[in-house]
Amino acid sequence: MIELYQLRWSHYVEKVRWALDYKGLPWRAIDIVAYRKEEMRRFDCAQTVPLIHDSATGVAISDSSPIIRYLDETYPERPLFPSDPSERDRVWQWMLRLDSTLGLYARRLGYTQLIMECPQVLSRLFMPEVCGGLFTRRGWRNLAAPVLGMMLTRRFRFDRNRQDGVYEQLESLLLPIAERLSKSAWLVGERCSAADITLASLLRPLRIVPHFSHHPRLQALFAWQARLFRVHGREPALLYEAWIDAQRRQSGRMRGRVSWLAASAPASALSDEPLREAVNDLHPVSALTLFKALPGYVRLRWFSGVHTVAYAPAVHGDVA
Ligand SMILES: N[C@@H](CCC(=O)N[C@@H](CS)C(=O)NCC(=O)O)C(=O)O
Repeated sequence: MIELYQLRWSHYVEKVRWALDYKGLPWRAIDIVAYRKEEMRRFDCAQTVPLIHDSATGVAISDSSPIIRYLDETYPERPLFPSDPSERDRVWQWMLRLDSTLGLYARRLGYTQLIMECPQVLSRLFMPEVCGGLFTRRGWRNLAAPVLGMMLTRRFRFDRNRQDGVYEQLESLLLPIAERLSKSAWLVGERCSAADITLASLLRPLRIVPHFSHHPRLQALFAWQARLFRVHGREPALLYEAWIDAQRRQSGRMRGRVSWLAASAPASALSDEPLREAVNDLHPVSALTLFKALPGYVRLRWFSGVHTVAYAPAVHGDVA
């Protein structure tokens, strides 16, 4: 039995759940409390989720791509890596690069979107059981929202989205990928691999970011993702997607027009050299730094420069 320590809605976690299901391995999820992480302290590896503990081998390992490589090497049935060494290496490089770019940017923009439009859902994600669910109740969740919003702003630096050119970086990453997948069904080789699972999972938060979900040149990419979700039996919409969609339907509006986009993306901080491991961007949060996040949170919430547009559902159907 494999134990998967998780935050349910994390796109890195979904990537590993998908790999476990694909390989048909028995597993069970352990939901952690994000700001305490007591459940996984006993393991001597990076304290991020996903983290797995394999009771058959005693191995505990975190970081989604090394986890999937471990699973594939330990349980070779239904492989997620090609047998050809050079294709294998290409799959591995795609995974590390997507983890270090798409995964980080999509996380920043997904949370940014929730903070701009419905920060009251944050307590339902992060504090569903604290004080018997008190902070998920109407009224209380509005109180918890700014505190959680500031914590997240500090942790992931949403206040720097514009300086860091996050929208532009993502666009310049995704357009060539969309182009590539319009000619070939898979990122590498002739069959689905861990690289495709990585791409489809890490794209998930962008389904609530209208700049991407409604981008005319990315529709085929989202349709590719939707088809993969359907064929592999993945959840079509995670909880936060349904919540923000309900809010948009009700108000008839969404925050969709980014007012500042630069003509070209700023240079990426990642070199073109092959990567040895995924890069992360978690910043420490303390009581003092939390307080310092207030102006950034207020700016993000009300003066982000991402303007309101009329609500239109994203299409994302299958292409034949
Ligand atoms: N590169 C890592 C990224 C994992 C990561 O950053 N996970 C986040 C959840 S999306 C986490 O553990 N956050 C806990 C925290 O911020 O303390 C992977 O691929 O697993």
